[in-house]
Amino acid sequence: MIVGHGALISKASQILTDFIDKSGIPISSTLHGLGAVSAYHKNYVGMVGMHGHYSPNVLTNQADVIIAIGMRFDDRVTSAITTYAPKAKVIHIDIDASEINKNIKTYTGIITDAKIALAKMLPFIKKNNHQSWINEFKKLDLYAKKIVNAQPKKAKITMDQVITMISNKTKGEAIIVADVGQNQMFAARFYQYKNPNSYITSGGLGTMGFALPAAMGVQIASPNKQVIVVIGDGGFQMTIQELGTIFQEKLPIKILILNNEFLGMVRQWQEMFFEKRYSFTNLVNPDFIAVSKGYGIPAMLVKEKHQLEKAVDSFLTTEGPVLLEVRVEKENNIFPMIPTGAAVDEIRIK
Ligand SMILES: Cc1ncc(C[n+]2csc(CCOP(=O)(O)OP(=O)(O)O)c2C)c(N)n1
Ligand SMILES: [Mg+2]
Repeated sequence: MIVGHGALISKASQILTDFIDKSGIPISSTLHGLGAVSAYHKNYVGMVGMHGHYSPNVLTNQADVIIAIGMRFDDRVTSAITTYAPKAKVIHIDIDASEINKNIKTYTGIITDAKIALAKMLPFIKKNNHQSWINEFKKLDLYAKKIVNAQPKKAKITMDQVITMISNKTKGEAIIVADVGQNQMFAARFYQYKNPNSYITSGGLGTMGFALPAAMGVQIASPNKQVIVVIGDGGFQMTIQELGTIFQEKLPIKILILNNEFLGMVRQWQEMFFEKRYSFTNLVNPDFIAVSKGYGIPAMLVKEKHQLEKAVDSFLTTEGPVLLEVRVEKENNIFPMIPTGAAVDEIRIK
């Protein structure tokens, strides 16, 4: 199964969980579907797409049936459409009739609200267990992990380390509002989302500068939740003035800047596909700490690994708004990655 944002909009998380509990089917998520099923659920196999997990991408092309719920087979999910899921009969549940057969040929289109569709189908599902399928995913992910771990270790802090630490310390319960770029993909991949609507981001024409103002709306809508902005040094400067509103409204937003002194996502493409010709991607940044303090928001700077944990602890426990800037490895890439035009099972681990 692949779940997208539609399942969150229709508030289908509970019935979806009942459905996978009963059927035993492995489930993956799109970027915007994160949190529809808890990342801690035993059937959850991770995110599909360009920077998704290794196993659900590879095994998409082995599947004989795909049940797609509230997702639209966006090009970031399918990559090369001609090679996508060649063996699969696609059962596509979507409230928008125009999505059915739009990108992917469907075997059956079910045009209705995700929650209604799942509730109607559930009684017809036989109780089953597909542990052997889930083990296939695990096996592939172990293989990918081995390759990643064999890479030389970076001396500086890497973005996955920061996000993993925050995920563990908040037990997957915070709401992450991610911006656009590498920071967004690291936040998607390394935070273990436990609850619906806990990963908010601008995706599918993602707009840098989204996270800071969006977090204000999220915090006002969820006053008792811990709201954490994950943003790059580039995106932060697009709506930096919103620090003023955050301060004025006393919104207790936690702002994490992952500072790689680059428009990192574009730099990664220049490195991988344009022979490392770094054109207009390096950034000479202002003093973010001084800017934050200028707006009355306390701020901390971390440069070395050994400083990270203490700073994250104080970041997460500070009352009111706070900013943490982490200087990360400048040329840290986000992998896996499916290069444009490749098949989903040609996903690269390094
Ligand atoms: C408003 C806007 N301009 C340009 C882009 C294209 N773009 C996507 S990611 C990116 C780099 C983002 O850099 P940064 O905010 O530092 O995040 P990083 O990738 O380094 O984590 C750019 C320029 C965009 N998505 N939105
Ligand atoms: Mg950056």
